[in-house]
Amino acid sequence: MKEVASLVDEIIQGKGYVLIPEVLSAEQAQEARSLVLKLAQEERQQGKLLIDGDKERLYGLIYKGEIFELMVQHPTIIEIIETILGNDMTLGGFSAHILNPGATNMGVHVDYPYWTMKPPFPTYPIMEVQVIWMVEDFKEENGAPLFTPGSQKLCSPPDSVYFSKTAEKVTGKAGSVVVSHGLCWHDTSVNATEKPRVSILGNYGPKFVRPLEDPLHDVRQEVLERATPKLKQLLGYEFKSALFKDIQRIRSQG
Ligand SMILES: O=C(O)CCC(=O)C(=O)O
Repeated sequence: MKEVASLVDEIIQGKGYVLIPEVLSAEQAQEARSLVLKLAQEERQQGKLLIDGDKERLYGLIYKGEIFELMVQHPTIIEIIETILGNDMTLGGFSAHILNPGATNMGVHVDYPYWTMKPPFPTYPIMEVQVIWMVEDFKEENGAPLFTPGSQKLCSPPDSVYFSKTAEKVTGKAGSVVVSHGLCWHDTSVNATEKPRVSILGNYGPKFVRPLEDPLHDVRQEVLERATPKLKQLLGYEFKSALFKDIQRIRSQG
């Protein structure tokens, strides 16, 4: 892996994203993918899965498998993110994204919270870093993400015509990770294969940004009890009131 400083420079001043290979082993990536698909099947039957046509989202991952606890606080990724956002940054979301066979692109966008803000977006402080875990090989034909290099420097909402002329597809082997600036214009591409394509998405931001997802969605007490200091930081333990109320509620329910 390149030096952290040069990766961070590429994210802020360069293309706006980097691809880091072999963060997970092929076996770990396979474990994460299989678990996502198994959980998605269960939650689909329970009517809990967020379904948007051929695309699906699975939330509360941190509480649904130790492999996800490992991924969300992976030291290689955390070091890059904390160099950008500071070492009190927090988690805005950690969910799985399934592109089922035939899924079309989701639409070019900047990430939360930028899409809630009025342009021109501020250069500093940086409000989000996105992490895309490739838990299988991301190829030309199965929905690999597209990015317009350097677009994070425009501090503007995406222009779809310019994006269609400039976007580059980011492919990689299972276990690789894309770390990107939240302002870098991106999209998914079409999944033209017969297999679902699974990504796991981390959204990290400064602690003053309201998280995109509920950090207690499907919370499990044992995961909170064994949480490392880093996971507690990511879950916003500092703001104890909400978490502790929820833990007390779960305890009182036996
Ligand atoms: O699943 C992917 O490849 C990327 C999805 C994405 O960019 C998003 O949900 O913001």
